[in-house]
Amino acid sequence: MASILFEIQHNIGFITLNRPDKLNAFNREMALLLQNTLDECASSKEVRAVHITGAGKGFCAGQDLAEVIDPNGPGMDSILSEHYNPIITRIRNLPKPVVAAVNGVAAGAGANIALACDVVLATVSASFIQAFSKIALIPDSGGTYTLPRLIGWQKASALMLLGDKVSATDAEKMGMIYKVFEDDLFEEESKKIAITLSQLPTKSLGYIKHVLNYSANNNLEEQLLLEDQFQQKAAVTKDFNEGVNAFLEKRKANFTGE
Ligand code: LHQ
Repeated sequence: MASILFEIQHNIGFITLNRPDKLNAFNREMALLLQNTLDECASSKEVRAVHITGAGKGFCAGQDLAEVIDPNGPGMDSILSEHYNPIITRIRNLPKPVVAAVNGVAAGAGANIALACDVVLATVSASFIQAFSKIALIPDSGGTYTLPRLIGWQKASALMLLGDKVSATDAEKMGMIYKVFEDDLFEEESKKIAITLSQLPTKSLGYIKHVLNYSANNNLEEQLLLEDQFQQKAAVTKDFNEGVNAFLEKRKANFTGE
């Protein structure tokens, strides 16, 4: 069985992390397959939003720890540069919205891959663990960049040092994730949000991502210039024309993503 499942439906690339007996922990094969699948989502005209979830009861338990000590495994010196860093870069640079549908525990790199996504949803029984310090590692997969920006320095620092488990409900309260849904509604609700995103003006969503990517480090002047530059790009899309006309004609806009 493939460690990454992928199908396109309703203009959404549905990605499922699929090693359920290991809580979808990543081995090299799965990391490389996820990279390829994200590339396919980026280049496919049909895909206008991406939805990532896990098979079985977990979302992702991070790195497969058995592979780390396997003498024939990839080796510590290549795991970040070849597996996780390219995944995070791909998610952030993908010019389409990526939804993380966190269906269960998200630990280590699994948590930080989820947090790199544009809209993070979780089922009420899910949880997030910066598990790294428990095995004498440091948070990776962008966690030291993303988490303090999401929840503030103090909470990020404490969670990373202690490795405490955060319930989905607490994660929502502290601004780590967007929304929590009851377990029985989760699949349907997370797909609904992906469908909504897939019907919005795709180019403008891509530009929003791009501009937000820079906001963490730009000063106000730089950010205002970037907004100006990308607003002009948005204003020449077909969807901008459609959005304005639909508003003036008091009808629902039919965005095509162009
Ligand atoms: C696993 C794993 C796992 C293998 C559950 N590996 N089998 C970057 C640089 C280089 C090297 C290292 O890594 C990284 C990035 C990282 O991600 S570091 C962090 C790695 N992840 C962890 O340390 C988390 C380890 N897992 C856990 O602490 C627990 O499994 C959690 C809290 C996630 C879930 O606990 P439970 O719900 O009690 O499930 P469980 O522990 O019983 O796991 C179910 C099965 O999955 C079990 O197998 P078994 O054959 O006994 O049923 C686990 O061994 C297996 N599994 N995580 N990361």
